[in-house]
Amino acid sequence: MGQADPGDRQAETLTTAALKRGAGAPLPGAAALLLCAAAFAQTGGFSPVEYALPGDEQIRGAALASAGPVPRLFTWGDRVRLWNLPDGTSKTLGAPGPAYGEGGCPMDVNLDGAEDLVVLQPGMAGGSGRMTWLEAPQWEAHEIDSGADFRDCLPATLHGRRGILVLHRRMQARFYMPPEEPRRRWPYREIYSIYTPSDQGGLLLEDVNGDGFPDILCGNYWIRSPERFELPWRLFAINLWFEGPRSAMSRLALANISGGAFPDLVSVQTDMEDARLAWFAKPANPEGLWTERRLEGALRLRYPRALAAGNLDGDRRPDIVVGEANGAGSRLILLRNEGGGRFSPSVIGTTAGLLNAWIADVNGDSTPDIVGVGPGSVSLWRSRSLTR
Ligand SMILES: [Ca+2]
Ligand SMILES: [Ca+2]
Ligand SMILES: [Ca+2]
Repeated sequence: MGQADPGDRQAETLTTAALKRGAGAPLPGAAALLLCAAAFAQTGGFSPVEYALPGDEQIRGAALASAGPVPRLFTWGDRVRLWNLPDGTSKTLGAPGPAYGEGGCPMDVNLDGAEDLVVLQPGMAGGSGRMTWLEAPQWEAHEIDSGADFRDCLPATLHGRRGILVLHRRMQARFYMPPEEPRRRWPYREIYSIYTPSDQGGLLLEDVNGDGFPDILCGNYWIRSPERFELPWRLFAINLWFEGPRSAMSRLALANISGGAFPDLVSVQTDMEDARLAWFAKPANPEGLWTERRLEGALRLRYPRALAAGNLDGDRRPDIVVGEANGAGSRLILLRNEGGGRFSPSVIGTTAGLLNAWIADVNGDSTPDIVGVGPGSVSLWRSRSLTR
């Protein structure tokens, strides 16, 4: 193909960033935290290490930020933490305060060069919650909106406007834009409301139709950007996984599997006891359904909340990693890309459940590793000799 392999995009960005970083010193105040860096049994080319949280502190959301020179892992829940990988130390950010839910993402809101963090304090009984941004370096909370409710959250620039894209109530693509004075409430634009039998989950930006305007991929759909901000967006189905109320809750990843110019879409159902996993090739006319290639086979994936795609073994073919969130015995599964759209699955570890996973080089040796975040720990699987 005539351009850099988009399937390697995430891994390469993070690899470059980690190389610039060098060996990280432990963060101040971290020595008293953490812990039990327990190595579990080594499996299939990976050295697993788990860093447990102190006490009964819970993580509910996480983001691995690739912007800037250093890939940084934020986790939030009972406390907000910034992690230093690969040594597994972390420091809490800001004062102990409200518990945050799963939704959140980093963004340099005030353009001072330091990444801030957007998080959500969920409402009572499923009601709307308080969306805030925590301002680095003191991490003071500033309210964005008191009527927010989302799991998926993404910094985005749409038609030159910076902001945060969320899937409000798992059905509405909504775009919040920081005002001139970002400590004031943020206005938002409703981009599209999706009415199907299922909640929608998973959120990505990519220019699907190649017109230069980034489009939105979420749940079963992609939403086509207009040519100007004021004009309406249009919805097109990628697949029809919306039979039940949670069928379309998913994680999405882009990877060039078919070898075409456009990255293919990888999707996994996060909220199903026996979940589908597939990659979808974009048809010549992306307004029709995309070509589905199922990957779960006989795996019986149980609530696979973690999904990442990227080349783990140096052969330029993007591999896929899926992690279950099903309590003790949850599997981390590598689907190694054998070429021609074929994947071979293997279980490379078990965890107490993962909420998120990424493929990134965390120790600067140019070999991508796997980072996983669960409710009570952060895990690394450092690749050793997978290159072929
Ligand atoms: Ca900032
Ligand atoms: Ca577009
Ligand atoms: Ca590969």
